[in-house]
Amino acid sequence: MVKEFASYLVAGEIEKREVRKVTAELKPDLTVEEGYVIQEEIVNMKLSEGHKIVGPKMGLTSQAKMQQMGVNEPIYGYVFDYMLIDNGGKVSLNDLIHPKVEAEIAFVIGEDIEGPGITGAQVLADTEAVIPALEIIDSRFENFDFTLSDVVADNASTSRVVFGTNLTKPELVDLDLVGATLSINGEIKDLGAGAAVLGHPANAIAMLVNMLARKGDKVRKGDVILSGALTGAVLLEKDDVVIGKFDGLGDVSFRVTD
Ligand code: OOG
Ligand code: MG
Repeated sequence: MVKEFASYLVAGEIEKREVRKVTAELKPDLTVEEGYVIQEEIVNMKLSEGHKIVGPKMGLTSQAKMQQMGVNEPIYGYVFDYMLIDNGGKVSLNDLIHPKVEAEIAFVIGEDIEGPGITGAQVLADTEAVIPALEIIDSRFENFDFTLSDVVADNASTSRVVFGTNLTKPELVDLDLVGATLSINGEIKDLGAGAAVLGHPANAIAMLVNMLARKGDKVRKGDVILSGALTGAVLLEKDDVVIGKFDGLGDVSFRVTD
């Protein structure tokens, strides 16, 4: 069952087509725990194909996102190396289903961090640098319509990530006070501050560490981890030039092609 559900979702990604949500098509009573089992199967499929994990990521960590998606709990997923786009690079619509972009603060982890009981302060002490990021999410589900269990199974809609090239020591900024704008073709589409993410983005990484501890896993030195969108997600269109500007952290951008 787990393998069948994982293949169903990966087929949507590879064939670049929407699928009906798992809870509509395959298993109406799918639980969040079962969603994570399916996600783990997808991660193992990608690892066995030779893809490498860049880091786990957090999602649905801000009110903006939880309200937009109609869910009420943060989740995690995994970013792989094939999902990385260079800063200033191109995202091709042909490679994706119905991509949206959101602005995030990413953490470059300097030491292994293992929960439970980890706090944001401990995360900051073990963080080497923070960087501005744009995540391109691409839920495999029709109309981005899903339950919490569905989106967990679908690896938290993870699809592409652009990291900025500017690294900042975490002690040099108040990450909760970092303001960010998300602009497309010169127009601000959304904006937010670090505090939108669970009061402080480091709290999202702490929550991730504590969630991973439930399955005996941890965050590793060298992981680069998205802390979750501090803006809502905006649908991408051909020829869009997307820029995220983060006060004190720098800019990150990409262009959309067909
Ligand atoms: C789920 C992914 C959420 C974030 O940063 O909140 C996420 C979705 O909204 O499709 O990556
Ligand atoms: Mg995200």
